Parts: sequence; structure tokens; C-alpha cells
Amino acid sequence: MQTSIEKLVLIPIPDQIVAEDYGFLFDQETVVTSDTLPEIKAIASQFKKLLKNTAFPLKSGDDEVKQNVISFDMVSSDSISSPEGYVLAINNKRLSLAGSTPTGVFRGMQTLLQVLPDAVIVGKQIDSLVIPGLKIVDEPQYEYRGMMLDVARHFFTVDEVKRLIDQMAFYKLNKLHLHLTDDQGWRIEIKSWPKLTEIGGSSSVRNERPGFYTQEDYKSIVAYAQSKFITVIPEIDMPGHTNAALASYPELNCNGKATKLYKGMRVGFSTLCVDKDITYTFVEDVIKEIAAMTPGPYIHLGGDESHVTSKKDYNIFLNKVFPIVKKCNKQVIGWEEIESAGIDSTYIVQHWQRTTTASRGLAQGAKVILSPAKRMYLDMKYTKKSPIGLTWAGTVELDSAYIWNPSQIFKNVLVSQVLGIESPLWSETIKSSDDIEYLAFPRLIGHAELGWSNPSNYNWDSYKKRLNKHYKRMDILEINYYNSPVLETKIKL
Ligand code: TNX
Repeated sequence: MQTSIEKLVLIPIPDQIVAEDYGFLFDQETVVTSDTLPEIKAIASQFKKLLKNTAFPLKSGDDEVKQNVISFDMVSSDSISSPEGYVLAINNKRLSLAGSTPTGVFRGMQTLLQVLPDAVIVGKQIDSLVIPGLKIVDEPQYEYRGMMLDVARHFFTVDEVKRLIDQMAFYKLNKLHLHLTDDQGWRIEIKSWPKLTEIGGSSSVRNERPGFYTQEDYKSIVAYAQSKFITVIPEIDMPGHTNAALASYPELNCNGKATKLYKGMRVGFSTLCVDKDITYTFVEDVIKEIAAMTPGPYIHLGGDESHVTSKKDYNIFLNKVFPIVKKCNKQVIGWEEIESAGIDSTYIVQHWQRTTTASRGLAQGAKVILSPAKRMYLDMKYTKKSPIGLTWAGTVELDSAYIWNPSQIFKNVLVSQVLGIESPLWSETIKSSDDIEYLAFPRLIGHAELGWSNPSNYNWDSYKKRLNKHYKRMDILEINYYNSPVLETKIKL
């Protein structure tokens, strides 16, 4: 049956896509085959579940079947070099999805979901189904494609975080950075320092959303993310942004007195006591417990806006803390300010505000994650009229979020130094999944394209058209997105 790929809405846009003359027609005899690896089998069964309301039984077949087959395969890494790459080939004989790792097959499955008609996604009863013939060969531009959620200013429940993980997975994002501690709240149980959550977990901005994750909660978030091939990166911000800890334990303060819990929005007024030995016992206990429940390779130490720590103290502090992270076999990520402590190629700086600061980190050989506030801060308002969000870095409409090239922020750096990009969502003004989604979508989707797609395919006009058509899919997924006027909603569907 002849079909067309013109109507497909693919975000992020794949590397290569070519049309095949004939599409794949489902019928009573169509079978599904899968590699024997449990991760691939899980993807095959997800596919079958999606099609459960169709008229097609989709029985399991064996590898000998050559026609009328849907296959989920692992192939050698010679044909697909990136671990996240995949090939999706659809013609009148076969619908085949292959990767050289389970991650690749999972990423390809997200493309297949976008290729499937809405009727399938909503679980409609379907009697006939044809999928357009095509061949997609695809791999990511950057290995790090992340989002940060601040759970410290307002707390978000395990279920709310899992909902976000589902949404991130649709757009092939692979890193979830959780900002777990700040002045307004300490959100992760530390068994050796229980008051951190007993006391420090009880406050939040305007006290609207306090709370914390038990270690079991955190592990369940990590495991859920892992099932979607997303790595969780825990951030314990220090030496500043620590009022919640300082309110929980008097001994962490230089004057030995606990501070008051804080429910405001100001930044840069708190610091751990750099001169005290107990500070490093505290940091080591915390990092050890966090590292033990974090399978991913990174620990984020924050290090931003320590305005009441002298520069000298700041550097002394970090030079005592860096080795603790290394001892736990984790790699340090820090906001760009950490470069002043002296770093090397084993460190990662996260650029957010000053290219000159991040550049000094790059000059020391460090890698960089790009989160330039003017382009990527999801907590910035879209326009002055946005009901939630901040404006200190300006307003960020969809075009500002999309029309830039991450590879051009820093000149004279090795390509290998740019790990990737991350969209931070600070939560001073947000307190529900609806709020998260309103600020994240659809800017996050644009960032997902910049992180995954080949820069030669960045194209605002094409993206705008695709996004416009993709609104329908977001409606189906019940994502509370911002309906931006820059999309010229008149485009014909
Ligand atoms: C700056 S970005 C911060 C956060 C605030 C954010 C609000 C960064 C490293 N620090 O503490 O929440 O601005 O946009």
C-alpha cells in the first residue's frame, strides 16, 4: 500500500529519513519478533500493549520469519556506532527497529511512537492500520541531553517526578538533574543526619510545598528513570544555598547557632562553615549515602552564588570536597563558579550565566554542560504576561529558546569538551505538575531537538510547523503546554 511520510511529525528531527515506496500493512498474520535481552523484550511488549485494541493478534514469531514481521533487534556496533543510535526501517515486508544497545532501541521506539497514528496512542478500536514506508538512520549530536528540576524551593512528589520522566523520554532526553537541597528545603533523607529532613524538609517557598524523599523514594525515582534509560544526577548544593542544613544542625554554623528556616526567594546569604572539621564529616556522610544509591557516574556539588563565602574560603572548601566525591568513584559536576578552585579534564562545569567564567573552566580542560539562562532557563517567563516564572535573565519565547547553536557558544574548545545541554527548571514560582509542564513545554522540546539532532537540521520554520502539528499529540498526552502565539496557529493541519 502506498503511503506518505509528509504527514509525520518527528521531534527531534532524525539524522536521515528516506521514504520507501510501500508502507507496512498490519493483518491477522503479522508477527512480532524480539531479541532475547529482557530490555528489548520489554520494548516489544510495550509495542504489543499499545496495539491491544487493534484487530491484529500480533503473535510472537521466530527469527526465520521474513515477511509480515515486526522485529526489535540488537545489531553489531559496526552498523550503528552511537550507543543511542538506531535504525527504523518500514516497508511492505517488515517493520524493523534495531540498535546496537538497548538504549538505542528504546530511543528508536520513541520515534516509532511518533510514527504511529494518534488513534493507536489513544487506544481506539482499529480495524485497519498502515504505517508509512521509510528508513530512518538516527543518532544523537550530544551525549548529555538533560533537564533539571528544582525540588528544593517547592517539593514535587515521586509521582510528579515520574510523570516528568515519562515526558522527557518521549523526546529522547537522557539526564534528569535533581536539585535536592537549597536554602528553602532539604529534600533527601540522610540516615546519618536525620534532622536534615525532619527540620530542613519542613519548609519551602511560602511554606506551600514542603516535603522530602525517603531513600526508598529516591531509589524508586532512580529505578524508574533507569527503565527509560535516563540517568539521575543528584545535586547537593554547597557551600552556599545551605540554609536548610544550617537550620537543622547548629554545629554546621561558624557561630554554633542554628539559623531560622527560610521561606523567601532571595539567594546567596548562607554558607557552611569552612573552618570546622565537622563540616567535612557532614559533607562526606551525605555524599557517601547519595553515591551509594546513585548508579549514574555523576554527583553535582552546586557551588553557585556562594556570595557570603570569601573567595579564599570557597576554594579551600571545594578542594576538600572534590576528593570526597572522587573517593566515592563519582565525577564532579558543578555550576561554572567551581572553576576557581582549580579543576581538570575530569571535572564538568555547568554554564549558566557568564561565558567568561565557564571559559576559564574549559581552559583548564574541563568539560561543559550548557544551560545559558537566556536560552535554556525554563523558569524564565515566556513574555512579561506569563502567569508564572521569573524574569532576571529576560523573557524566553519559543524562538529564543530554539534559534541558537550550542556549538557556537564557546570558540576554541574541543568538540569533545561540550558534553551537551540541560534545561533547568527552578521552582520558586511553581508548585504542581501543571506548572512544571506550562513552563517546560514546549521549550523543552525545542531544546531536545538542539541536543539530539544534527545542527544541519536545526531549522526554525520546519520546527515551528512540526511543533504546531505536535500540539495534538501533547493534548493526547495531557501535557499542559503554553500555546505560544509565535507558532502562527493558522497553519493548516
Ligand atoms: C539562579 S542558576 C540560581 C538559582 C535560582 C535561579 C532562578 C543558579 C546556578 N542559581 O538559585 O533558583 O537563578 O532563576
